[in-house]
Amino acid sequence: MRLFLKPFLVLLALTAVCAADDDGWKEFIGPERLALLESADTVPASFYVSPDGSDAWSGRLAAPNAEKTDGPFRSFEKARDAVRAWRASDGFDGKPTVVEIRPGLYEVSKPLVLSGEDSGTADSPVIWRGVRGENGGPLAEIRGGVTVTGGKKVEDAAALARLQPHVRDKVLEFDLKALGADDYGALDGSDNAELFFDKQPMTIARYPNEGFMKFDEVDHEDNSEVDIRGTRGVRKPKLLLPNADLTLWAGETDAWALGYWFWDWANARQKIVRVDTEKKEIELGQPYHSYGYRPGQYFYVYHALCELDTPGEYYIDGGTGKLYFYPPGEVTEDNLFFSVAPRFVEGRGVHHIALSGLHFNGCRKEGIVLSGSDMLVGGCLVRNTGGGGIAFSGDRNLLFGSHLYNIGSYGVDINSGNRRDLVSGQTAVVNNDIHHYGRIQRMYAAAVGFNGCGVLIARNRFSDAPHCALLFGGNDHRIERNEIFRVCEESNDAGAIYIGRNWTCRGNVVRQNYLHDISGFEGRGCVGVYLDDMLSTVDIVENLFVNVTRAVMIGGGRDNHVLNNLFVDCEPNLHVDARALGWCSDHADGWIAEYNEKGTVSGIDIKSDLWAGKYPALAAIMEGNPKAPEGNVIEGNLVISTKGESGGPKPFEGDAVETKARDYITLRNNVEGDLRLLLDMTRGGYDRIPGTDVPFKRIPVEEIGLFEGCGAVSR
Ligand SMILES: [Ca+2]
Repeated sequence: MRLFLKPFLVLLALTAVCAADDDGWKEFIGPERLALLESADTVPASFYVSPDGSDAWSGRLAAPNAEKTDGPFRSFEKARDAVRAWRASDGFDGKPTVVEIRPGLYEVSKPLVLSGEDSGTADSPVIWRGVRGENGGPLAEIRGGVTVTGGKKVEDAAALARLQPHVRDKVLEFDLKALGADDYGALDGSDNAELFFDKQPMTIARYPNEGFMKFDEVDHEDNSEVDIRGTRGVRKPKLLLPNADLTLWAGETDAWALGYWFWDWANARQKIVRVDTEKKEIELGQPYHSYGYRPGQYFYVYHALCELDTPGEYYIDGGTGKLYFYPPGEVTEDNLFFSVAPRFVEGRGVHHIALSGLHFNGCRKEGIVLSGSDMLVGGCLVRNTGGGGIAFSGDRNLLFGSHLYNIGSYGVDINSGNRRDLVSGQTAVVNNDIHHYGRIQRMYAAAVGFNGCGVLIARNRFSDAPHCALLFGGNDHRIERNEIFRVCEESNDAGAIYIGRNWTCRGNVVRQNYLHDISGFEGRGCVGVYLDDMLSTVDIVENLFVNVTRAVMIGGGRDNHVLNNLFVDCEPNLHVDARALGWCSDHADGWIAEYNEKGTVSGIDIKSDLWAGKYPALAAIMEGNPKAPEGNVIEGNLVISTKGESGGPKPFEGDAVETKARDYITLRNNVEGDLRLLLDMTRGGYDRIPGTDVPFKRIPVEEIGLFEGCGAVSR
């Protein structure tokens, strides 16, 4: 773990006095799933798969026999079919069925497809278990690509002419077609075939090599204006770059640009269809970005051979299948590969299976897609996907003790439970390390995105991403004891924990999380917990925020409770507004009109016994002024500045609370101080807000984030 000095000092002060508290996740997942977690590594194997196996053998031996007449299987498909046959046979023992994946490298070009026939039962799950090599060697690696070998100096005159002179003898050329790879994906981000060197993703040749360039002017000729509440741009992407030398780009036929064309939170990839070296203008192809193009925004150009000028960059000529690569180190027989498989595992309508202790490396879309119930992914390593990491739909699924990184899009995507009937799906994400996600789809790709009812996100660590950590909708979710840092790095007006625009998404709890070092793109500010556009009834309690700008934001919603949080050097700490009484009234008007016409809000019968019983404030919303931010309580929070006694953050003063909102919210017993106050409180028992009778609940910092033990954790 990287050390952050100031957060570390605060943690040290707290740890000294905090009593241990019970973890809620074990109770949530229940004894059956806990037993599966604990037994997934120890139940005896039924079948074996090995790189030196054969599908002609029985699969009942862990290694080939001396005569090479029997041994493990070679393919996962053969093992899947053998499990089906075994479980349907008269001799089936009714015990858990374990397929043990022996150590080694498995290159695959297509996913293992599972269906209902491959399900287990509660008493007899089907467990796909990887095992490490001897003496704790690496996990069995399932690699969704082909090893790339046979590099040589570039000889083709046309390619050499496009390469800049100083790299012509450094770039290697490979023949992907000759290696069996003849599909190179799509450059719009939908099918991300990629090159990996030493297990890290390489970069499609781009300019600039890091970060972005800005366009300060647009061509207004034959172009229409866009005006979004006073923010102006143009409809057509004709971008003037008066200070750029475009002569290199003019020689490219398939160059693309990725830009944040209008807003800092919405990007798009588009092909460059025209380069005008005299006008110093580039034009992008259709489809145009839906918001338009605004001068001052930023972008980079990619898939241009002329910009292959630094180690780690590559370019694939889709016509010839030639790969051009500037290697950052020596290319060996097995350290360079190209992703081919769309996914590793696809399971639909599957129940009671587990994937345990496997290393999935390099695919073009989502790594693992599972629909069904009672599934476990535990102790797995998933990395270098072109799309998301793991998608779960269904109930009682569990992701535990796994490590996901270098993920193209979201880390985990969950649909679970029934929001309309308020039935909890009981899906849980516990003790996972998810970082460097959103590599390719950079916005709205969260570490965990979830919808439905009753999901638990607990004891995880989420970090290093361009946008959100948690992005969710629905009801009765619990977000507890996670550590979240260095997210929203490439966006502003975004939230580390984000939910928005719905009066009926209620009953959510954000409790005892530790958020730190979140300040947005170029340090221009972001949000810790962001309740956007009238989102209501979230309990934000006992969280620790350190160096988070605008740690909590209530965007015009109702009945939210911000209690007993500790804000350290967060400027500002809080924002509350009454936007539904002003610029954002149209959404509320729509909901009110729906209620008047149909008696529902967002399709929900808010006065039904079920909903009114659970959310009485929602049932009564139309009786008062539904647009007013009523029912928000901000109480018993401690605001600490380590930057001296004066000039530090004030607790919820200034423009933190919009004047129009002040009459509707309860704001009391929040106290400001410096680091000495924090230390005084810790020495004094740390159970009251100073000068008040308001209790301050201890934040169990030593039980936030990852932990060891209980199942395989692959770190
Ligand atoms: Ca470059």
